[in-house]
Amino acid sequence: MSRLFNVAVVGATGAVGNQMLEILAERNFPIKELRLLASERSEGKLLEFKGEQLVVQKLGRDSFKNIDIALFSAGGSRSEEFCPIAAASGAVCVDNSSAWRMDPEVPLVVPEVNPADVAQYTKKGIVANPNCSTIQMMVALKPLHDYAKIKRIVVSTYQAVSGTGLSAIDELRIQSGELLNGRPVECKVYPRQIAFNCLPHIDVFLDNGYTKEEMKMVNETRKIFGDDSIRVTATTVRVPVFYSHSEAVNIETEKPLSAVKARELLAAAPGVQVVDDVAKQVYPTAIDAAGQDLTYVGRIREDESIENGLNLWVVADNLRKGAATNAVQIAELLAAKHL
Ligand code: NAP
Ligand code: 12T
Repeated sequence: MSRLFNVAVVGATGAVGNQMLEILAERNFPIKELRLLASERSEGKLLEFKGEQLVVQKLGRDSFKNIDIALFSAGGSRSEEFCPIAAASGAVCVDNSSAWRMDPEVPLVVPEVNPADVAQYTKKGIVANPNCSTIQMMVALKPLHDYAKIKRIVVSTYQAVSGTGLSAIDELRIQSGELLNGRPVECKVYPRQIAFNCLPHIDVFLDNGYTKEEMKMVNETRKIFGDDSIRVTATTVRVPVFYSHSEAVNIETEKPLSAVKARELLAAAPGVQVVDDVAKQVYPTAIDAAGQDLTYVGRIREDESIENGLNLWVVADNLRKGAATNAVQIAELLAAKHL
């Protein structure tokens, strides 16, 4: 019989943690013990896993005894503090926050793109899960980069509120209800009204005028592709959508790449589904991608304004492929090849 693992989910009560439990069950991850961890606010709460009720425990320094794999999605400061503690007690951490992504001793992995990098987990006992917007863009661009070498990426995102967590899902729901009933809205999670609006603001603003989310797309893309020469510029926008991020992606390649060839490459790429038949009004949308694990690509067309340019529309479920599914896929790589 193959080995079973003791798995901890840190942030089990959150939007990503919830998905994590669903995906571990769906994919039948080889679990011996599943330990659910969250803040003291959730201590004693019951969560279901494969028909069983499990008690949520308070995260603490001794939470990781006998744990083989710890899946973290409880915010960057918890990851900063507790990943080293979990690693010291022998667990391998798969971290969903931005805390460790750019650490040169921590691999940043999208299993369809750079699975071999997982082996670098031995340096710190941590593997980082990229940002949700980066993950889906990498899955779609990998086959095109391998074939035609991408020189530059210009991307604009249309990001769902679920990326911010359960409180933001509530904020969009409540604001929408208030507005449809002619009542004033309250802004608690986002600085401005999100219902019926678009905010060009995700995560914090940095000194260069970009947001941190935009710079994650720049720096994480280079690290995952292992190519510091690739130029990336991003505008990340929060839209009043509950689940799935959409992205308008423009690439400039070294070699010519026709739309026909791109469609062929994408059709054969792992984790991708081409949804592209404009004559029949077929293209992917957030609603179609929600609840799915694939990255959907449509509106594939040549950029007529430059020599070797291509435009794409890329959609994926941010809580699944953008977070929990990718993390569980990393855990599967660890379980199959490394632990
Ligand atoms: P969420 O719905 O707000 O959930 C937050 C989770 O963290 C809850 O389980 C919460 O527990 C737990 N938590 C908060 N403070 C804690 C503390 N002091 N000690 C222990 N647990 C604590 O947020 P989310 O959307 O699931 O996001 C969680 C994390 O995932 C964030 O780090 C975010 O950066 C990351 N994330 C990554 C991606 C990605 O791009 N790959 C996408 C989305 C989110 P309680 O229920 O007890 O408060
Ligand atoms: N602020 O994992 O608000 O770095 O949608 C992911 C999503 C940070 C991250 C968001 C964020 C991350 C969001």
